[in-house]
Amino acid sequence: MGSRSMGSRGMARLVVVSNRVPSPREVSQAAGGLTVGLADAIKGQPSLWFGWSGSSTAREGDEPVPTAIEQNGVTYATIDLTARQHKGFYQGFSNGILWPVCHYRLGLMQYSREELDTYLEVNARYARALKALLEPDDTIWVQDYQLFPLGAALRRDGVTSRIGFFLHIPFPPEQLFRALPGADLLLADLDGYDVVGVQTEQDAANMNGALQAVGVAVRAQAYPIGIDPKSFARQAARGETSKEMGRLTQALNNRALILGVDRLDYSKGIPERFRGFERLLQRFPAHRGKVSFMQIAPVSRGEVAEYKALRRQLDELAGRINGDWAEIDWIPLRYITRGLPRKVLAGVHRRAAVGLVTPLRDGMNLVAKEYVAAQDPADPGVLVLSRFAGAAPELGDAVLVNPYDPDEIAEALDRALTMALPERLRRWEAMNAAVTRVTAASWARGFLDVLNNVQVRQAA
Ligand code: GDG
Repeated sequence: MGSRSMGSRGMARLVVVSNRVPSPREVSQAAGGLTVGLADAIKGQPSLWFGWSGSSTAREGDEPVPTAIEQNGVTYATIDLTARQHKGFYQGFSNGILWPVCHYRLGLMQYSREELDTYLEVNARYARALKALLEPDDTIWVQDYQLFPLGAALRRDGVTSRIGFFLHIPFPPEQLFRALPGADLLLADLDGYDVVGVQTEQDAANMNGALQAVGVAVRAQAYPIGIDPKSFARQAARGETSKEMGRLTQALNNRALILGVDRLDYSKGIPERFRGFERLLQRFPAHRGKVSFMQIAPVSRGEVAEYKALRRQLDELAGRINGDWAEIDWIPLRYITRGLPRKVLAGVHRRAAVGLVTPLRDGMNLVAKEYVAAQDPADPGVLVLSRFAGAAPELGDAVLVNPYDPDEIAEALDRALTMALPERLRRWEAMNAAVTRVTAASWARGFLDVLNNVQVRQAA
C-alpha cells in the first residue's frame, strides 16, 4: 500500500470509527456494503473498530470507559451513552435533523439548539475515549453523518495522525445545507480531516461549494461505494433452490415479480412507488392479474415521528391498493415490514423480472447494485432506477425515472415488463460491468491509499 508509514507494530494500524460497531460475527459474515468494504480493509492488518455500544445506560457525569474485545487481530472497542445523549445525538440531531437536510428535505427537519449541542458533546466524548486508545502511527477513518465533527474534536485533543472522513449519504447544495443552523460549524470542523470522501461527483461539487463559501480549505472527492458482487451472485444462484423459493414460485403462479427492497425510510420514495404501481394497473390493463409487486421494507428508526407517520401512510396505501385491485385469486401488492435473511433476499432478487429502486434521494443505494449482481446472466431482469440515486451515474443502462412522477414509474414498469431478451442482455451486461468494476473492497482500498499517502500533520 504505497508509502504507508511503519510504526512500532510494523504496519500502521487502521482505526475505523462508526456510530455503530458491528460484532465480530457480523464482520466475518459481512453482508452489507459498508461492513463488507471495511471488513475487507481491516483483514490482514492490525485494526481497531471504535464506536457506540448500542447501550444508553451510562450515567450523567461519568467519563466513558471503552469496553474492548479482540478477535482475529481486530479490537472492537465501544462506549455507552446516557439516555439523554442517545436521544439528542442519535434520534435528534443525526436522524431528525441531519438526515432530512442531507436528503434535500429541509421541511422535515425538526431543528433544536439543544440537540445540536448534544451532537457536539457526544462527538467530543467519542474523541476523548478514542484518544486514550490511539497509537502514534494509527490511520483513522471516520464514517458518516453522525460524526462530522469527530476529526476536529480529535485535533483539539492533540491528535496528529492521518484522519479521513467518508459521508455515506448525499450532500445537498450549499444554500440548502447552510439553512441548517450550525451548518457552518460542521463545515469548519471538516478541516480536521486530511481526506474527505463522498459518494458522487455531484455530492463533491455540492460540498466543495459549501466549503468554499465558508472559507474552509479541505476539499471533498468522490469515492463511490460498491458491493461484493461475486458473493451476492453466488448467494442468489444458491438461493434459487431453497425452500422459500419453492414457496415463492407457488405463490407467484407464473406471474412476473416486481421487487422493492428498502429500509422503511422516507428517502426511499416508497409511497410514490406504490402509486406508480397503481398507475401501471390503471393505465396498462394487460398487466392486471399478471404481475405481483413485492415490497420488503424492514422497519427502521421506528422511534422517530416521521418514520411512524410513513409507516401509517404505507399501511393505508397498501391496504387501499389491494382493496381496489385484488381479485379472488390475485393480490397485486405484497408488503412486508420485516427483514428477510440475506440468502433468501438474494434468491428473490434473482427471481424478480423487475428491480424497482426509486429513492427520492440516496447516497448510493446498494440494493440497485445487488439486484444487478443477482441476475441470471442468460435471462436477466430489468432495473428501474431513480435518477436521484447515487448509483444512477454508474448504472445509466437501467430504465431511469423521476421518482416523483407515478406516471413515469408506470411507463418504465410497462417497458421493463415487456422488454425483449436482447435489450435486457445488453443493458444488464453494461450494468454488471459497472457493479464488478467498483466493489466494496476496491472502494475501501481506494480511499485508504489516498489517506495513507497524505503528509502527517505536525504537532501544534
Ligand atoms: C446508506 C445510504 C448507501 C435491506 N433489506 C434487507 C436487507 N437490506 C440490505 C440491502 C443493502 C442494505 O440493507 C441497504 O443499503 P442501501 O445502500 O440500499 O441503503 P441505506 O441503508 O440507506 O445505506 C446509502 C449506503 O449507506 C452505503 O454507503 O448506499 O445511500 O443511505 O445491502 O440488501 N438485508 C437483509 N434483509 C432485508 O430484508 N438481509
